Amino acid sequence: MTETTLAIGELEQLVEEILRKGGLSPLHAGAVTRVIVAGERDACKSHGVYRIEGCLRTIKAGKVVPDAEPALTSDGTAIVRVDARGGFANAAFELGAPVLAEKARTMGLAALVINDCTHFAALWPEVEALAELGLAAMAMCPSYASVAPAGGSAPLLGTNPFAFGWPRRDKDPYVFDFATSVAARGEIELHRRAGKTLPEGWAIDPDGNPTTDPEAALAGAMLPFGGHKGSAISTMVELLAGVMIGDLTSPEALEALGTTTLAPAHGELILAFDPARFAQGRAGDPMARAEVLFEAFAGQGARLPSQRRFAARAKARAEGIRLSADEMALLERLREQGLE
Ligand code: NDP
Ligand code: PYC
Repeated sequence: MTETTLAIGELEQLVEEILRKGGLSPLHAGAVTRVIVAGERDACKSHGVYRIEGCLRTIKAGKVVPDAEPALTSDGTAIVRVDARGGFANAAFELGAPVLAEKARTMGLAALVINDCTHFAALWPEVEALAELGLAAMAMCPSYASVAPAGGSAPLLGTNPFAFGWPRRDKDPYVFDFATSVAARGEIELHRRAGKTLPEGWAIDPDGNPTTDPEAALAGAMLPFGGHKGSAISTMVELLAGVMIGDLTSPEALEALGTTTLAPAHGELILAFDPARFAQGRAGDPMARAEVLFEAFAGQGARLPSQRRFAARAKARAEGIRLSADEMALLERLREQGLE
């Protein structure tokens, strides 16, 4: 099928137009466009243009406040808070990130708590933005119950993403970002749409039996990565980025939303660290020492996480973003008619 190639700016214009038409205020349309197009640009299809319909459905269902004005509060402590007031998380992060970075530089470490946000996005844009400011960072959030705990047989945990970034001089930062389920739920949906079966070990059906059928997986439960280890990390995310920040856990988010077909509302926690202030000159420059570690990866022929993504980004910058005929038809339909 014929592909279309759009410059990054052209895709941004198109996505923003669709989101504005769908009812998002300029603040949110801009912030949501940036993460969706970044996903497509970096070949992260599970959080690229396919997410637009979900955003529009969530707006139409009245489950996100499309013109919410996020509100920031900051006191003398290391915690900065942004109340997203029911809007998408992305604008709340953009508001809070500069204050978080400033606090981390002043105090050595700081936390950004985002409450009452609707969340559908990848987290790497956030830790990457902080790493570009010279900070190490972690970001995490619950989702809605869709993953069985290790040894269990029904949805309880969310796909609970966890991302980490480490700054590098004159190089792309070290960044990883993954669902704590074997794969993101978006991957299951993309397999369903493509008529493909799932790899074994991703999911169980509603009776608790292993399945490779995406429909049965969506109706049943996904599995945590790494068995009991992923299950525990996912539980940590529920505790730190749900219970501790006074926001919803994944089972509570599912109960509040009543469906897994819309974007869930809950909170998010982002931590930022200034490596130089931790090391205080002990054992040499932490940036240089990290490079020794990274070089040893290459020495074994291993790659760093996000290396594939940065290569895709460089290609998209040089050649544009390639969209399939189906993706382009969807974007044109949404631009002309909105969500049907
Ligand atoms: P992937 O399994 O695709 O990738 C996870 C990470 O591992 C990436 O940083 C990736 O880098 C890296 N990686 C993959 N293969 C290798 C390798 N061979 N060697 C070294 N590193 C490697 O991610 P998921 O499917 O688990 O998650 C996708 C996205 O979904 C994430 O961005 C996450 O934030 C998002 N998500 C969001 C949720 C939400 O509620 N908002 C819920 C769940 C997920 P690279 O990209 O370069 O391959
Ligand atoms: O892909 O698992 C996922 C997901 C859930 C919410 C947003 N993304």
